[in-house]
Amino acid sequence: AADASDAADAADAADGDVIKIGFAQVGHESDWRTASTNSAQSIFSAENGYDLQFVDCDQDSAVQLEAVRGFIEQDVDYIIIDPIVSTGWDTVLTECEEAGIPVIVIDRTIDDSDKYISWVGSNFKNEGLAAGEWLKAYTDAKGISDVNVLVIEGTTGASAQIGRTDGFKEIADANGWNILDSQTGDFTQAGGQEVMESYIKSYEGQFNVVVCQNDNEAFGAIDAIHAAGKTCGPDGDIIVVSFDSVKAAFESMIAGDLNATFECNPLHGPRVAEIIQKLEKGEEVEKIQYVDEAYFDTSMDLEEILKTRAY
Ligand code: GYE
Repeated sequence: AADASDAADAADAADGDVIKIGFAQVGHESDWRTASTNSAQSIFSAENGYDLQFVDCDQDSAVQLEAVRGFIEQDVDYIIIDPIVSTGWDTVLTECEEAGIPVIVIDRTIDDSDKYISWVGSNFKNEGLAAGEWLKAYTDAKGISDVNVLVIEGTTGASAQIGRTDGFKEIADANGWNILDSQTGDFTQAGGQEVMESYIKSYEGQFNVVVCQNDNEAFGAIDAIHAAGKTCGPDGDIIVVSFDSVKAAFESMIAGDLNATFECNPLHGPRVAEIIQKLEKGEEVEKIQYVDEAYFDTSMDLEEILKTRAY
């Protein structure tokens, strides 16, 4: 006998306009990620004519490959991937291609395959360069010539980790700064706190800058700095910078804890919807699309800027 799900299938089939999408999301590790998920879920709604299959891969690459294969089995119309790591993709992307399902990559890049139709995201190396250039200007202005840095990296092998590391290192090397250590905090607040606690034990009195590869790691690092009785921010002893520019980072700068945050825009939902709508009409899409970004520091009117922030 026909049941409700048969009826729903029949309704979908009758409505040939419903676009079925599978989205293999990285996880839920940060405020940035939450904003990214909300952006996709709000645009790819049933009201807008989409059927979204969303998988939170919990920062596990094996789960992410499995999710993509699941979407192939379900014969979705499009697959969106935010790749946890940048390599290991060619086989599964070949499977997508053979199944005739276009893949759109967002945010982090895939570096060992070009079997996707479009990528939209940030230039992570530029973000790292911008953080380095900011630190150069800031330390020059304060007359700090001895720059000793601890880096808390993002997830190892993520293009965001690779680009931010490379960009910052380029400026550090050009200025003769000392990078004492660089370890992963996996883009989480707990990870940032744990790495900072161990740094404080190992490098007590030897560092004056902490670079965290996302805001949430910085929140954890700042907690560890305070717990150890040390000070940070524009009036403290340790300079802390991070990436993303989520709302909580503005609050941290306003509180005087964080010095600066380098923007990374997570609102890719509407950008991907535009790509899909073009593809539906048989139009060409650009293969690579970068998003413009800024930075924010405590010299700015952060209360006012915060009111304008969407994530
Ligand atoms: O910086 C971090 C998130 O891939 C750019 O992933 C993204 C990064 C972002 O967990 O907060």
